[in-house]
Amino acid sequence: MSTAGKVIKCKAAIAWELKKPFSIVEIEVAPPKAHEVRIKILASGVCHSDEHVLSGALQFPFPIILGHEAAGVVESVGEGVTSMKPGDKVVPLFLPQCGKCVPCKHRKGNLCIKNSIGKPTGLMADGTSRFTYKGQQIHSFVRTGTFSEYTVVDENQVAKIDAAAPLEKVCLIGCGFSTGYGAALNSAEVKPGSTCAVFGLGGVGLSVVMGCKAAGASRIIGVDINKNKFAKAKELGATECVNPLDFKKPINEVLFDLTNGEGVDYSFEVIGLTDTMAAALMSCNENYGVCVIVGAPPTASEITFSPLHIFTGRTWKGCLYGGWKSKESATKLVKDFMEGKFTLDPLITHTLPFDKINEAFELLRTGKCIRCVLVY
Ligand code: COD
Ligand code: ZN
Ligand code: ZN
Repeated sequence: MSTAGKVIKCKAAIAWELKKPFSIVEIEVAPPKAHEVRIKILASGVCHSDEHVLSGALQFPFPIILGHEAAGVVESVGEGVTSMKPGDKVVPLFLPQCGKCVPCKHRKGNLCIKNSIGKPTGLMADGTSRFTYKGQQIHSFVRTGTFSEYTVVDENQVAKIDAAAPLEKVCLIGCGFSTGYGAALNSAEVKPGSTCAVFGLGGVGLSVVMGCKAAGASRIIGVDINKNKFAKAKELGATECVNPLDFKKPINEVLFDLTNGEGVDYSFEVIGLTDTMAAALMSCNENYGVCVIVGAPPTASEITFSPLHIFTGRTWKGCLYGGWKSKESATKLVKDFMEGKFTLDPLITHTLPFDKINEAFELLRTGKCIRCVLVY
């Protein structure tokens, strides 16, 4: 019997309050409104941004359904949806691509004006939610809320993908892989033969390493306070790794020493801390170095620094979703994955049933996993 047009009751992991475990409960998911899509989620990766909401570093309203790195199948579509139909495999996106606004039409733009970044209401564009628990409204993280068996997203925030794609792998294209890989290729535009430093070797940082390698960098220096991350980083392309805790001097000075006093050509901050954002800036060449902030800054954080650090010529920039135009690029990245242009397997260290979401977060917090994918 078709569920289209009806409320669906299903399991979801609700975060009721800061720093507390999720509880898996039965929620109600409303049908998609016009230009929305209801998706049966089949796999969802756990990303550190989800944990940043739980810890309070990124402020969002509770109770909330987190999760933004997923893949699933369209269950039903709202009025006016033309880009997909029930049964299509899809990847939800935390950044929209309407295709009509100025950033969408700009050659390099990807911050569609319909985005909700910096406006963390936890609600859809119309100010309501499709999730309820016993009638109480539940918020949805970045309008994706994928830690639920069903979710509703705007048509602009979902990409149709290859029908043969393995969902438990390509879910990483919804955030971690694309964010890191694109930071190197699109935002930094790493050049062959260059030297790169990647601060933070989690799932996103390792994807930056993969992007630097794909762009032909000849030296890729991984930086992490957890030395257990080094072996995987080297497997994916890091030529050497350093642990800031092994040195008395600041890590930016260590990187200058390692590069004959030149600094690296490109540095990437993939941790989400203001101190490492400043250290990454000061690690790149003072004249032509480029530093890219990939990690989301904690809500309301600020950095004070001497303008001299950029006056001499450095470029300091950031990017969301690796600078990719989300909807068209996610489709294309899945195609590239299917054609063997890159691998996702080394990033997926754990796969757990959805019910074990609290275990998955513990693995992330303790640095034991790169990516833990929940399967539903
Ligand atoms: N110095 C060096 N390394 C550090 C330090 C430090 N001071 N502190 C932590 N680390 C290392 C950790 O040991 C770990 O290996 C790594 O940094 C972080 O890795 P993970 O696996 O915990 O995190 P990721 O890779 O899943 O994600 C990290 C991001 C910061 C990239 C992520 O949280 C984020 O901000 N993503 C981008 C923002 C975004 O677009 N979010 C989606 C929508 S809001
Ligand atoms: Zn993420
Ligand atoms: Zn747009």
